[in-house]
Amino acid sequence: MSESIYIDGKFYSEDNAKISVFDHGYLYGDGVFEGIRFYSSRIFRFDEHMTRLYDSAKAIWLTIPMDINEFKEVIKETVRKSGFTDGYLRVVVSRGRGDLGLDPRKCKVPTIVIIPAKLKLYPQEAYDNGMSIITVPTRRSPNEVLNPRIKSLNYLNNILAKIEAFNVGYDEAIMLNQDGFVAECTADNIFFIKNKVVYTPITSHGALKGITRDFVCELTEKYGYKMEEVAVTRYDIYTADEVFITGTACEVMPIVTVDGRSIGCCGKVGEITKLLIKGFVELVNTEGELV
Ligand code: PXG
Repeated sequence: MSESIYIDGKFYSEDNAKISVFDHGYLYGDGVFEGIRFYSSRIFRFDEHMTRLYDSAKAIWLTIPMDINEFKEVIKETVRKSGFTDGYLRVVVSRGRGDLGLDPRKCKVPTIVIIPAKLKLYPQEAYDNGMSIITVPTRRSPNEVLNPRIKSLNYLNNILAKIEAFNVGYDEAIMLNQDGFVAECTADNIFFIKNKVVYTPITSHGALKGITRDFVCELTEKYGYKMEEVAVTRYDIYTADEVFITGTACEVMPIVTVDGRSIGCCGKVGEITKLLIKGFVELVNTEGELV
C-alpha cells in the first residue's frame, strides 16, 4: 500500500495513518479543514481553498505552523505520492494534542493531516437525470453561534440534517437559517434559475462561501447570464425554472424535485444547468495549478 497520507511531516500508509486520542480535533471537533479536488494533475482553485483554510483557522485562533506556500508544496507532494492524476484531498488542521478538558492552550502544536483519495459521491445517473431533495427541520447555526463560513470540524449540524434526509429516503437536504430563509444543503451550495437569471443565497444567510459556488457564478456570467446573490425562500425554489447544487464533492448536480414539487417543466434537467455542467467539466481539466 502506498505511503501517501501526510501527518505532521511524515507519510504513512492507510493502515498506519493514526493520530492521538488526545487530539482536540477528535475530542472536541476543534479544528478546520478543506476538501480540494485535483483534475489532470491540476489542483482546482488551490489558492482559494488555501485562503479559506487560513481564514477559517484565523477565525478560531488557530495558527497554522507553516506559511501558505510551504503548505501548498506539502500538498503537492502528497498528490505526487498518491500517484493519482484525478482525486480529492482532505486537508485537516486541528488544535493538536492536549489533555482532557476544553483548554486549547494545552495543545502546543496543531496537527496537520492531508489525505489523498478517490471520490465519487453520486452515481452518473444522478448527474444525467437530476436528484430529488427535501427541506429538513435542522437549521443552519446562526452566525453568532458558529459562523457557517468557518469550515470547522464541527459538522454535527449538517450530519443531523443529512440523517433527517436519509430517514425519509433522500440523499441531500435543504437547510434553512433561523429566519426560515434557504441557506444551503448539507455539504453543497444551492442555486436556482428564474427567467434566465441565476440566483444563489447570500452567504450571510448561513451559506458557506463555496469555492465551486464562486466558480459557477463566474461561469454563469462568462456565458452571458445575469447572476445575483439574494435572500431565498422555499417558494423561490419551488417556482424556479431550474435548480442545481454545487460543491467540491458533488461538483454541479441538477435538482429535479424539491419537497415533492417538480422543478420547472416536468422535472427535467434544465438547459442552463446542462450548459454549466458542461462548462465546469471542460474547465476543471485545464485550469488549476499543476502539481
Ligand atoms: N456548504 C457546506 C456546508 C459545505 O461543507 C459546501 C457548501 C461547498 O463548498 P465548496 O467549497 O466545496 O464548493 C461545502 C463543502 C465531504 C465534503 O467530505 C464536504 C465539503 C467539501 C468536500 C467534501 O462531505 N463541503
